[in-house]
Amino acid sequence: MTMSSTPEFQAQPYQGIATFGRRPYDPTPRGADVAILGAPYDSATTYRSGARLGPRAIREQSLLLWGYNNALRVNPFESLKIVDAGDVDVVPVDIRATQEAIEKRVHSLRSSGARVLLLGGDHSVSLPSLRAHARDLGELAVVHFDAHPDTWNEEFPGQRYSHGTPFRRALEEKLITPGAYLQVGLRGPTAGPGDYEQARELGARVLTADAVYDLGMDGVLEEIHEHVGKRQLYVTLDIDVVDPAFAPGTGTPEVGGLTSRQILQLVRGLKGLNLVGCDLVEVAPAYDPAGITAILAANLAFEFLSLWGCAKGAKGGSARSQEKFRGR
Ligand SMILES: [Mn+2]
Repeated sequence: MTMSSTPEFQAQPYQGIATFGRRPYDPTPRGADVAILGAPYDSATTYRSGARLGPRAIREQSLLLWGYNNALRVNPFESLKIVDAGDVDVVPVDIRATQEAIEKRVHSLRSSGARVLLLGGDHSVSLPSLRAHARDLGELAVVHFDAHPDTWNEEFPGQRYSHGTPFRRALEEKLITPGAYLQVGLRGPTAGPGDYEQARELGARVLTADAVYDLGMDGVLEEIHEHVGKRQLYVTLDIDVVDPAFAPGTGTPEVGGLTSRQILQLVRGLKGLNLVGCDLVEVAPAYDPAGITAILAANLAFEFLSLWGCAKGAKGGSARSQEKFRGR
């Protein structure tokens, strides 16, 4: 069996060199619809490091993605020109240099006409990606899947940048429209009740994991669609939004999270929104002995690509967006 009828896909999943989904490696694409970019940086982690190896693990597991998305009825590999743009040249001992390098690469890829799917790395990599997107597009709606708010001010005295602060900085820098910022899946013990309150005061619509279970997936998607509307949407997905039973390979796991099926439903349910960019972060292969976290991450990346594939197929027909997430 082969992944596709095109000659470049004759290799078995365990053969060859692992670009994402066997897309062509092209660090400076021209005319691509989507560029997948790795940001293998984890020096901003506060507990278990290792997400620097996330992009490589996700690429390896992506070789099992056959191509056709039966839920969304699209083959993004056929309907889109997707390239694997490789990795950002990160500087493990310098977060500012790394952030500059990420912003530069994301901006450059966007300038080529591609939308960017960024693979972390820890969650600090989202801030420079948001900067690059907002530089082109202005303030963005953001859907933020995570076990943690990541809107803390400082996790270490005097240090404004870590993987727990990117969305505080993004709000301060006016990269995000506060009323169109949703945090989904928060849970676990925090230092006090103020952690979530702070996020709300900053303008986040906080849907804790408990709220997600109370609302159900359709209810969550209704909230998202209502608050995002027609705005330009950036989605950031920290794999720790998923329960460690399904995604153990991450730096700060929290019990009581979403199942892999639920996160698939939520991402698919974004269909119809104006997705301009996204990232998927915090996959740490060292704690992922069976590879299940990276397998899930590769599939979630595929769902993001599928959303773009659907958008391309539906150009001029956006009115049908709202009802599509129902019934899954
Ligand atoms: Mn996070």
